[in-house]
Amino acid sequence: MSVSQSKKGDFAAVRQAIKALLHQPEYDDGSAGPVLVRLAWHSSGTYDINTDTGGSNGAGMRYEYEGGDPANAGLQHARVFLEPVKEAHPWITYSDLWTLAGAVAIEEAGGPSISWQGGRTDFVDDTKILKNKIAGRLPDATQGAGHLRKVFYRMGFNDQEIVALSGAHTLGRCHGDRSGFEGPWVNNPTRFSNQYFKLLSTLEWKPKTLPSGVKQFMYYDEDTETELMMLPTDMALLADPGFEPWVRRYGEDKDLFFRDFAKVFSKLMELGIERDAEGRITNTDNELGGYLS
Ligand code: CCH
Repeated sequence: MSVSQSKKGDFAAVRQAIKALLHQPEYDDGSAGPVLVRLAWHSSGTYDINTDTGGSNGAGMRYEYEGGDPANAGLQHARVFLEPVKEAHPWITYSDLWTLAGAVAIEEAGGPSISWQGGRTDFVDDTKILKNKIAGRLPDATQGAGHLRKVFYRMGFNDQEIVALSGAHTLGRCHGDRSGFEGPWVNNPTRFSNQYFKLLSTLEWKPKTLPSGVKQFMYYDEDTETELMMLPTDMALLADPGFEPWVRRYGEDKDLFFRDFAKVFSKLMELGIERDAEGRITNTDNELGGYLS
């Protein structure tokens, strides 16, 4: 074992390694953080409470069926960023690494601290992904409030939690070659804040059709000479009477947003995972087992 390698279960060492790779001057807005948060969310957001399938356990995106879901376009960048961490700490599973990276990225961007527990296992083949059809489960940004409820209620979230989770769009940007949408939601997309809610609820957003025919919403910020964007699903939060009060509250109260976001992001990472009193995951059939025993 080389000196740079850590002991099995030394998550603090992995956290340090993730922190060290976040600064990426040549990539997007200079940080790998946003795409890592999206990786953590897409690995967890496949959960279906009715069939108890999907979720972050398994790291199914390594296999073509789930990885090739059009909703996951671009997430290979996140996985490539993390590969050296996996090489230096080979005991960690991909499913733990991806979720931990999302939590660390949020914290390092100035967000709340996220309670995270390890012990996930990785699928050794794609049997479960194919059998349970783990694709097409993530939200479609061209849709409205009804679609958001259908998808997030399936994961087990309520209206307030849907809005809180959406606040992650304060990080990062849309890429034409990944989703078809273009641009950042806020002016400082590497800093975690409640700016997304502030801008969504206070600016005048205008519909815009991109040359590709994709429809989004735009606001031109003259101070920074930056064009900001909102997805149709972001605008749906403002138009819906169940979602809108939460958009306004989170825009006015950063502490409330940080508290609620920390809770709901943790819940997202744990979807489909059952633990015993010691925190050991009990519902894995993977013979590799967790690290906590
Ligand atoms: Fe999201 N998101 N997201 N999103 N998302 C996109 C980018 C990010 C939807 C659609 C898109 C959440 C919820 C939703 C992030 C975190 C979260 C993009 C652009 C689309 C489209 C992808 C591209 O082109 O690169 C829709 C629809 C929903 C419905 O609610 C939730 C929940 C989270 C996390 C908690 C982050 C971060 C990004 C930026 C990624 C980057 O590469 O910069």
